[in-house]
Amino acid sequence: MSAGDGRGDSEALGRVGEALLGCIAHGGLVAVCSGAGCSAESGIPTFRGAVAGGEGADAPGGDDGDDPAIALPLWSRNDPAALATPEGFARDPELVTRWYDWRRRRCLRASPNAGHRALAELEALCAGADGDGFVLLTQNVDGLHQRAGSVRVHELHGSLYRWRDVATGAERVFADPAPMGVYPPRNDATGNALRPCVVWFGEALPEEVVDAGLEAASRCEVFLSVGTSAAVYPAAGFAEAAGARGAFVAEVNLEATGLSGVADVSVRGRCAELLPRLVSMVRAGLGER
Ligand code: BJW
Repeated sequence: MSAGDGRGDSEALGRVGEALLGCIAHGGLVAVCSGAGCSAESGIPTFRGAVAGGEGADAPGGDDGDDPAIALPLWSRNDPAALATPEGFARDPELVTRWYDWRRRRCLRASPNAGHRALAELEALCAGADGDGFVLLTQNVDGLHQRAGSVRVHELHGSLYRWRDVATGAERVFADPAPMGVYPPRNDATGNALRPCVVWFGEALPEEVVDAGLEAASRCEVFLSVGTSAAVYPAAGFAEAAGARGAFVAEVNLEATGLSGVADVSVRGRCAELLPRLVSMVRAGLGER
């Protein structure tokens, strides 16, 4: 089932809300996988797919050379092979680290939106006394879920704020909104280059996050895929695996994705509008029980 014609999506959202309420009643696990669309309304560009600006969007011409093209997905105006692969970094570490520092500072300036806050509230409603009823797998590297109050978060593709020594692996956190200034930045102790702790194409995801994704896929009763094109693996495979074993799978997205054919319900629209509505339904439903 797919819906997206304004309030016509209420029925689809209602089905997702009922599935969540049933899961909470059984003490089952709710798994959420979020993607760049969830942060789009905080003014952070997505990689691909449809675009919807939002409450935190920067004005064009900001302090670090933002321009009107900023609203376009990143991979429509940048080459992923040059910027998000180990080979691209080896070829031009200055270009790659300058670009990641620009994104790091942009994300530091952004604020969580109503969609992030709704997922944090959903966690509080689902988690149960042992916190075992909810897990959030995020492909985002911006830290906005945690800033909105989400606790059980697994960062599948790493973080823009942690950087590591290319030789020793020693990590350093960059939380300063000022530009790093030196590209690539260096480890003061070794003089080696630092790279962001993000997962580039062709690199393995950290073992613990893959384990968290596999466990969520094998145990959840409800799997929500929100603001992701579901185009990148292994992340996209978690929802597919959950659906294959009979979990209820729903997606919230502006447009159809690779998951739409598999999902029990596809709700078309903006995360910052639909997720708060969904969580209000769950809150109201719990109040009635
Ligand atoms: C809204 C909205 C609003 C907008 N509201 N919605 C199986 C099949 C085919 C290929 C592979 C496969 N398995 C592995 C691969 C290869 C590859 C891959 O998946 N390629 C595909 C592109 C085909 N995967 C990998 O290479 C992975 N590694 C791996 O598999 O390693 C194997 C290995 C094992 C052992 C040793 C060595 C290797 C790694 C993938 C890493 C992905 N990295 C990136 C960059 C991270 C750093 C950075 O941020 O720069 O991660 S790429 C980019 O895509 C980023 C994202 O996390 C990821 C997913 O994107 P996401 O979040 O879905 O965003 P978008 O932009 O795609 O979609 C946004 C959506 O939101 C759209 O649908 C909009 O409509 C919607 N939207 N506004 C609601 N307001």
